[in-house]
Amino acid sequence: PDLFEAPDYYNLDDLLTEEHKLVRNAARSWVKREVSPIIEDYAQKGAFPKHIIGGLADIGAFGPYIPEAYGGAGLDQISYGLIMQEIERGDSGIRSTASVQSSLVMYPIWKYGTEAQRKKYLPKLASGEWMGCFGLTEPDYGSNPSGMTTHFKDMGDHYLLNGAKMWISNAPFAQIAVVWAKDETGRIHGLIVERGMDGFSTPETHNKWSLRASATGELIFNNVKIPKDHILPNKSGLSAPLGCLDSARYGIAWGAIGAAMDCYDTALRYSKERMQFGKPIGQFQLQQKKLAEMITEITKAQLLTWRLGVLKNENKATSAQISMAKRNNVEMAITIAREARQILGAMGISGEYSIMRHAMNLESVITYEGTHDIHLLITGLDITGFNAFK
Ligand code: TGC
Ligand code: FAD
Repeated sequence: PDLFEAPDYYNLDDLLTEEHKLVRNAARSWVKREVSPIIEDYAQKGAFPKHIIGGLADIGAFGPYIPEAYGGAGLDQISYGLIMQEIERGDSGIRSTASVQSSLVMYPIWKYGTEAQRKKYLPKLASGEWMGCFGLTEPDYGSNPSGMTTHFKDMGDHYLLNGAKMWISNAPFAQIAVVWAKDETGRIHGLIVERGMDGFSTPETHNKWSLRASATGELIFNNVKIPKDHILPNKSGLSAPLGCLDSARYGIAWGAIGAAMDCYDTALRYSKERMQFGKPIGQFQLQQKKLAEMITEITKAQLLTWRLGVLKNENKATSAQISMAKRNNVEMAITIAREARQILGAMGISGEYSIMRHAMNLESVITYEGTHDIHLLITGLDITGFNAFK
């Protein structure tokens, strides 16, 4: 059976291939079975459900578009997006884990690494045997990663790495970290750091009100000896990490639609059942306005993102186009989450429903991978030619 269960207001399914629908169904049924029943509990506890890692690998969430020769699923960009959408219907934190593993760890090893690095790491990352994290952000450098101070020195037979990263998804349990650091000339390179290397620690960040089912931590490098074959040799400069972000931001644009769909579905159903003043609240114009605007915005985001997927498949999507979709869709989803929460009244704040969790999660999603403001400035620069960052 088709498990997609709408909303598909503009018959967008007609634009998808049979493979897209199969991939989406597999992800959808897995999320319903394995994520939805347990996620509220893990979010309340502030813990990542490690036991679902194998299932994420089985639905192709780790490296959907990485070639099968390296253990990836060998799918196209629209399938990648649909997997992210269905995972984020369950929870943005679980989608974060998949985004980081695929686009921020596997992607740089695949694109910028050696054949030996690809063979060593990619199959283990695709199967979930190893998990990875991505260290770009530092305590003093978030939106402006070019200022980073984490650095390494060439010691002849190895590199010596010093510095710190913070707000790093998956850090507390990842076996490897793709870390961005400056060499002695100030040029940025990617290094693969493995858990267990002397001087490397990953303290967990506690007390988050958002993405509670995703583990976040710091990466601390205190004279860590990095073997020379752990540098990613085929790309350097800020454009190397930014290239990874393009791929992750694209997945987030799809993921946010999933969170929005779950909020909309829940609010629509509730509005038909909840009786006040002797009528279902869905019969009141004010509630219909909220619901009608939600489905309109979801439909626009679906169209934008599907077209972006086609451009990605043709290798034609620009970074600025990706920024527009990430920004638009996350704003769309967080607005829908807030409105849906109101439709449920007091029930909207309860863990009996997913809406408050989505709303809180999206507060991170609107900040990470480039804030809402930064993506607007990227569009501004693209259309005017004037750089308003500095
Ligand atoms: P700028 O001078 O504009 O650019 C430096 C070099 O990078 C090139 N470039 C890109 N390359 C590939 N993809 C992109 N999207 C690119 N954007 C720029 C650019 O052409 C240039 O190349 P070259 O060859 O001339 O050196 O750099 P800037 O220092 O002015 O900064 C620009 C800015 C602000 C847009 C950028 O730094 C930025 O995007 N800031 C936001 C930082 C960010 O997104 N951090 C995310 C950290 S990772 C994360 O949040 C993971 S969350 C977990 C999860 O995903 O679930
Ligand atoms: P800042 O850069 O300090 O920004 C603060 C405010 O100033 C924002 O509103 C911003 O929009 C605004 N601002 C900044 N510059 C400008 C400007 N030029 N013009 C106008 N406004 C501006 N990072 C990683 O490297 N790896 C990860 O795995 C990762 N995971 C994360 C997980 C979570 C849960 C969170 C919350 C963050 C994560 N991040 C990760 C970090 C994330 O990418 C950064 O938080 C983000 O890039 C913003 O940086 P910042 O928090 O330092 O904010």
